[in-house]
Amino acid sequence: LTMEEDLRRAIKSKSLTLEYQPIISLQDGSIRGAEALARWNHDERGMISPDEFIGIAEETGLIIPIGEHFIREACEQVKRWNQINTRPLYVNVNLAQRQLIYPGLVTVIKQILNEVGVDANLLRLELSESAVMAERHDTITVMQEIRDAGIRLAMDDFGTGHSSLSSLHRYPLDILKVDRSFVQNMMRRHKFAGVMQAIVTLAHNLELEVVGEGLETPEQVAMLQSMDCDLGQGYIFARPMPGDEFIKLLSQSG
Ligand code: G
Ligand code: G
Ligand code: MN
Ligand code: NA
Repeated sequence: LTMEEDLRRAIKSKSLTLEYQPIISLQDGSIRGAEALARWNHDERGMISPDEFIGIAEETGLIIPIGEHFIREACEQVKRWNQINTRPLYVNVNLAQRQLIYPGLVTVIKQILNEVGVDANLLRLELSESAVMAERHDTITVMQEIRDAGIRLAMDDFGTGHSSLSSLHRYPLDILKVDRSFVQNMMRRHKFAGVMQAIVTLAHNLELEVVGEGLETPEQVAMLQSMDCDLGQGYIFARPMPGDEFIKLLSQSG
């Protein structure tokens, strides 16, 4: 079986699913939402990482139905979370570049929000820095359309690609997710801490919310708090988990 045929079967057999990793306020430690992360539970190969199959899904075009399936699943989850939580919680969904340049994207997302009955402001879409930078076709127009629909946009993996701080203002964005390599480096070298602080300050000047990714130690959390970074995500708070576990976590944390 080729990977493509395998993926086609996976869609039908419901072995493609999402896990959720909490996104935490660095001001008060509360859960503000979660990032949905793709998982493929393969019959023979076990868990396959999205790094291994998203690329093939993009090449074959299967990312379009798979992506829709993920957006719908994430919306159904966020609806449940908001039925039990007093403070509104959002869900972040990763979009592949191929999805961004698919003409029906915004219409389909609006339709899913409508059908599931979820407010657009509870959905946030993550675009990797490289997907934004590729600027294929009308990338910026599509990003604008997404925001016009009331959906917030995050730039993911910031710092790993080729964008510079000076080009950030060109993109219609609400959130900047700083790649975990920055979070790791800032503890190792003083000058990298300066870079991280500069990123947070610039992002705030551009009215972007900043998320530090890959937080693993209390020292990293403390340093980001001292830099006034808004949100954090990482193993120190929680690993990605199935939706039911996330709901348990919410009911425990009140
Ligand atoms: O969860 P994990 O660390 O294995 O994720 C690896 C990479 O796969 C991350 O860069 C993440 O952004 C990406 N990824 C996870 N889920 C999705 C998804 O649903 N769609 C896309 N396009 N990328 C995803
Ligand atoms: O590219 P993106 O930021 O979407 O990737 C998220 C990936 O990072 C997920 O695969 C998730 O499993 C992983 N991740 C989340 N928290 C941590 C962490 O604290 N440390 C490390 N090493 N990886 C993490
Ligand atoms: Mn992401
Ligand atoms: Na990232």
